[in-house]
Amino acid sequence: MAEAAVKQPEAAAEQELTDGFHLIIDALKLNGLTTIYGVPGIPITDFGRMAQAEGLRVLSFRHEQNAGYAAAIAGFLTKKPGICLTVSAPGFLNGLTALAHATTNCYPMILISGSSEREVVDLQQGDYEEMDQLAVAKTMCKAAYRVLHAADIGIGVARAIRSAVSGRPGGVYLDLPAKLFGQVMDAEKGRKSLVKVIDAAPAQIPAPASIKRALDVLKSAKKPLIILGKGAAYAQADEAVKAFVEKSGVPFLPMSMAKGLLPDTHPQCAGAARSTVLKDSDVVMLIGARLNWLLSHGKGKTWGDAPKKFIQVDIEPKEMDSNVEIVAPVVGDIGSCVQALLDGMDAKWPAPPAEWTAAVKTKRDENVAKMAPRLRNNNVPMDYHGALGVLRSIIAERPDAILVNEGANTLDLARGIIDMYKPRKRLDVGTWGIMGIGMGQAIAAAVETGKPVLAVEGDSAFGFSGMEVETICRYNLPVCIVIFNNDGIYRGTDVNKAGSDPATTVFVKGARYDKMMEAFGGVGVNATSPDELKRAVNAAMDSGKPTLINAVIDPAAGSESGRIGNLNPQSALKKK
Ligand code: ADP
Ligand code: TPW
Ligand code: MG
Repeated sequence: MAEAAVKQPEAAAEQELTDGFHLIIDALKLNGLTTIYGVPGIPITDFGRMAQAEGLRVLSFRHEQNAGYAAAIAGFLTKKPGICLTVSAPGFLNGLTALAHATTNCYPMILISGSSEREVVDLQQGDYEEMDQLAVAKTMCKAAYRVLHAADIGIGVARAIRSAVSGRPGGVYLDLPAKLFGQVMDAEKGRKSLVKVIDAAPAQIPAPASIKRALDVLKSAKKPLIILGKGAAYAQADEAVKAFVEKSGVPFLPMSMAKGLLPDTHPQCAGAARSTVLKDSDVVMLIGARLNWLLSHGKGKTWGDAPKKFIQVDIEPKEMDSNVEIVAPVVGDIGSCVQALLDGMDAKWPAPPAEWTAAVKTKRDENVAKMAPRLRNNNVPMDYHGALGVLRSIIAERPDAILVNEGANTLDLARGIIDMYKPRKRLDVGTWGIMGIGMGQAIAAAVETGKPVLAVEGDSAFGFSGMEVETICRYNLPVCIVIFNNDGIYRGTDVNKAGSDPATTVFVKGARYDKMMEAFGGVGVNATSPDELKRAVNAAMDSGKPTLINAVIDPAAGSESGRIGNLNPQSALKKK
């Protein structure tokens, strides 16, 4: 004891050192980024181990793309950049699709990739996994940075965070060459070099004149409509959005991932009268939704012949007039904008004409009534409506569960049929209609929220990320996957007219995806009727055990490309 006490001052006199590994970990922790989604390998294997040892949650996936989708949706759910960690060239490229997807969808995400030696890469001398990753990434994301010196790690991470979450959120690439990790520097200087990002996404207050203009246009409307997009869900200004919609009395239409911001069962919800409100409205206020293909670019048949005025609330000024004239642009963050709109409405804000709201309600009730018996059908083999009717009532009973959804028919029909009751509970394919987000999103949703996840997956869609069922079992996540198994893409009935190969859109008939889950210790169920499906999903949601239910769907039930078959190019020659 006495000896040790004598030696201590000597040890303290030695210079305390830190290195790249620790500085990156400390920089992330300092900024509250404590979860990493990735795949290990050179040069980041030890980094993952050390991060885990330092208390970060490091989730290892089976493929970087899925880790990337997890990081992207973590960004959407938390308003903090989701972190994806990959190895050089091939790992980086596998993660890049997710980075581009995050950017397209306005989700904050940082893809951190290890990379090879700069000197060798730049002279193209054939390093291990050689690639000029920074140059490649630049075209796919909002910002891209490389850190060469340990002393710059703090600034590099800070820039990446601020770039990802400020203004319109998006994907950021951070390139960390192998040599950086082992670079040593004085620990005190290292600590001082770290940056805690202050006010990473500053409020962007709208100009008062823009608020007045927007309210004037809205007030003048005979047939107003509010469209809520996933930007409004992202903004987490839930109370203000609800108060604004309710005070205005205007029917609202939620885009797919904005469902639940106000409940789909809300008296003003026009979800079940979508075509009517798009066609007949005269003033349309977009809140965090773009006039892209998902809204037919704001013109054409979908929008009818009546003249329309658009009001748009968005953080990105360049979004205004992207497709049609915006008569009242409101640029700012949704929380600030919606609050300013609310503040600008006088106490006696006039309700929209009763004729309009009654017409919307009639249409909605008609459509809901028409759908009801189809959702109660108990057909075997199941059709989409019978199976989705069951899932719809399960979500109604468990509104806290998160619904992940991908596929074609499986996506389009589930979106229309399953009502959502709370914000950010529906996660799906987003702006690109990308297949493969399923397992990554399910994992991140469970990890970030701790809530049970129901993933409703087309059999094709699931195949893109199916191997991650092992990841779900490994981390014992409360994820219930329901595969709508119709033997293929859109339908399982296609036949190759010219040879013995299967048709291009069909898979092995009668496949048993449930057995994949059993292989890793999860629960697998084969469900052939709505009743069986209901029992299995409820059991999974009650137990929280990783579960995969193979829901056998009539292979003839779907339609080509689900609801967007019109986008398929047609050959004039084919018809002959
Ligand atoms: P959807 O697919 O639901 O229609 P989009 O992805 O097309 O939604 O649009 C989302 C929009 O929301 C983007 O234009 C983006 O700039 C905007 N946005 C994202 N976050 C915010 C925010 N905090 N405040 C204002 N606008 C935002
Ligand atoms: C990354 C093209 C759109 S939808 C789909 C594909 C392959 C699968 C539809 O079949 P599924 O659903 O999932 O079985 P269902 O119920 O209609 O049978 N690659 C990517 N993204 C997309 N969108 C495609 C391909 C596609
Ligand atoms: Mg299918």
